[in-house]
Amino acid sequence: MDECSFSYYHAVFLYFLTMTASHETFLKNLNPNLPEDDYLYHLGIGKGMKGLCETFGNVVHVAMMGSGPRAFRFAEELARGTGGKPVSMSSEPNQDFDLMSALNEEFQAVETGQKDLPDSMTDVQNWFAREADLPETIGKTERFWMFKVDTPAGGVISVNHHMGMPTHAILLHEVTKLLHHAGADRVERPFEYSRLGTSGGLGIEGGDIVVANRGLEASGKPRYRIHVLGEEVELPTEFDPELAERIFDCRDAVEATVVRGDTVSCDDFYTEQARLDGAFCMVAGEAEKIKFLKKLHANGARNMEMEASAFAAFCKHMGIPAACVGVALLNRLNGDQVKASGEQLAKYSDGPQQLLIEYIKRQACARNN
Ligand code: R2B
Ligand code: URA
Repeated sequence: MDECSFSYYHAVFLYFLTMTASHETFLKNLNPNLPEDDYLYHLGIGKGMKGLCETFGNVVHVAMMGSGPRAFRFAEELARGTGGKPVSMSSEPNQDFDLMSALNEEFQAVETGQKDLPDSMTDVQNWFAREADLPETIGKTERFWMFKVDTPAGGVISVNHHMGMPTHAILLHEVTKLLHHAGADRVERPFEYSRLGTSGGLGIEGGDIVVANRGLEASGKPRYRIHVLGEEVELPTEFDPELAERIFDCRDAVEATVVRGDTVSCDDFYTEQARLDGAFCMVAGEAEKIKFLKKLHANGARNMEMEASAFAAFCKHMGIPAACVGVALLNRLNGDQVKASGEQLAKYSDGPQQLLIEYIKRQACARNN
């Protein structure tokens, strides 16, 4: 056992901490009127579900990324990299599970319209995952794929948020309520959020990683605007500077170049990101596009994607330390089309994941020493 090993006493301490019924939350602006029987519709998890506190009460970090398969891969790599264990809500593997009769039941349910195919296929996929001790999805999977790994630093959720600020906002509301209902939002042990994403680089090359200072709206301003009862409300979009620096400090563990800078978030991959290759194009030409991108760069932006500003605004409003780690798939000053090979793209998306795994490993050392 090395000096970072998770001690049995830590596990017992965290378990009892989690089991204590009431707690003081570190969350700011938490809705005081949450329903007693709150149902998190897009996650398919209800407040009263058996095993909620045991499964989520020890969560210290939620890593969010666009795609479901990437969330699976992160959970798998995290378990491998930290010596952690994938856990599911039913935590104990079902020794008596009979695959053939379960498959039969699943297909009958699909045929009679009681279940839709994606969920029943996920049950089967989960069966194989359990047999191989791989991460299993938790909750329903038609919108989000959520996994959990118990690491020496504490529980870590890996979940996808799809593309764009609206879907990410839904996930943020539901995952935050989930952690509150499970008692993970304790003042003495606040959890953190991260987004591990892809982006278009501004003056940086494919594979380079940006740890964001702020999210910017497509105009280049550091703000996120929403409408409440039809009135515009403006929220600030700074990420947690200390968390960003702690993650940035782990850059020696990855092969990629890692920089700090602002991240521009747009409501579209084509028009708002000034691409000339959309189905329609409202940008006059190459010269105007480059002028716009260079102006963003001159003001400190280093990449452009579709979630950072809403993510930063949500977390700042609720007092959740958050960081956005985005890898560039291309340098937008050199073009619009993403032409990297499948292999290159997989390598690029590994960069932010490896950086965060290193961060979680170092957190385990810091907590246990
Ligand atoms: C990065 O990549 C996606 C678009 O391809 C989007 O979710 C983002 O922010
Ligand atoms: N994701 C984006 O939103 N933009 C890019 O250019 C690449 C990935």
